[in-house]
Amino acid sequence: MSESVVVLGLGLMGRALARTLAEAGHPVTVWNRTPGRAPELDVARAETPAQAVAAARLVIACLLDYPSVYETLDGVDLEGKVLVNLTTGRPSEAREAAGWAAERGAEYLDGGIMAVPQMIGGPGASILYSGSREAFDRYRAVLEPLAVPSHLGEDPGMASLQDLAMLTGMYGQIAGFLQAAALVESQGVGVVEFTQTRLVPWMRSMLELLPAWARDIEAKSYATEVSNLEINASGLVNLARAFEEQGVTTELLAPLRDLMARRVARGHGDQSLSSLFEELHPDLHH
Ligand code: FVH
Repeated sequence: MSESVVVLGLGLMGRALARTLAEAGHPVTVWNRTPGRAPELDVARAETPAQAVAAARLVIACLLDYPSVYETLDGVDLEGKVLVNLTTGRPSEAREAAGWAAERGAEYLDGGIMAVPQMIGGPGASILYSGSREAFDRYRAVLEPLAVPSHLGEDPGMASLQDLAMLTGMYGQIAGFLQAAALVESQGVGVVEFTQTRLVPWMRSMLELLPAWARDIEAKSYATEVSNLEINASGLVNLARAFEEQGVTTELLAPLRDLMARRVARGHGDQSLSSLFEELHPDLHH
């Protein structure tokens, strides 16, 4: 069944969404602040956000940030609409936007896109949604061609929370990769060769440990028979010194070294590395 859809924002992501929806057979109406963007798209173009929103019940916003969503929809009649906001933001912003939409008579779904624009409509892309379950169920089939959809709960902030958590994991990996690359490159080792033959297999095997660490965290049980925090803390001191000797900055590594030192100083050196989690919550500190 085809469903009319509005897409607000024709940035890199907005145009990937609009294209995919149009290719899936849905009549798409788009609006972009700067006119003339993405001329190749076979879609209807509205001159104002109000004109666009009037074209369909389902309104997808994919703009720079939440203030730009409010700016765009300021004064637009949203009564009876379903606003799907795929703009990246914080959980608090998503909850506020849900309240804002409700005041205007609209249902609200917040979304976190776990893909780059090139992945939209292809395998491997997923979008996390939270907010109105009813709206999600009603429009699931329309949203499905964009990326695998998952609904994470009625709390509108949940998609953003888990989106940001996944990005946090990604940035941690990137930080580790960059530091490792800088270290080997400082001695003339080829970064490509090192990455392909050593780092990636090693990081993959390290990722296998995460579910067990997650269980430690949920159980608040940090006993370990492998290298404990004290050993790792001294390892990080050694690593940071090696960086300095090689003329590589320790900026990315130093916070982790310092966190470990703090945990050991609090008397938890015999625990697993996963117990560092406790230092990240100001309320905990066991
Ligand atoms: N691109 C990506 O890989 C990531 C993947 C994960 C999700 N993000 C989020 O998606 C939002 C849009 O990202 P984008 O890649 O489309 O971003 P741009 O290409 O920079 O386009 C930005 C659009 O926002 C419009 N815009 C900016 N400010 C305003 C405003 N004050 N009022 C109305 N529209 C505004 C901009 O319009 P224009 O500059 O063409 O006039 C673009 O349409 C974003 O939240 C990512 O974090 C993408």
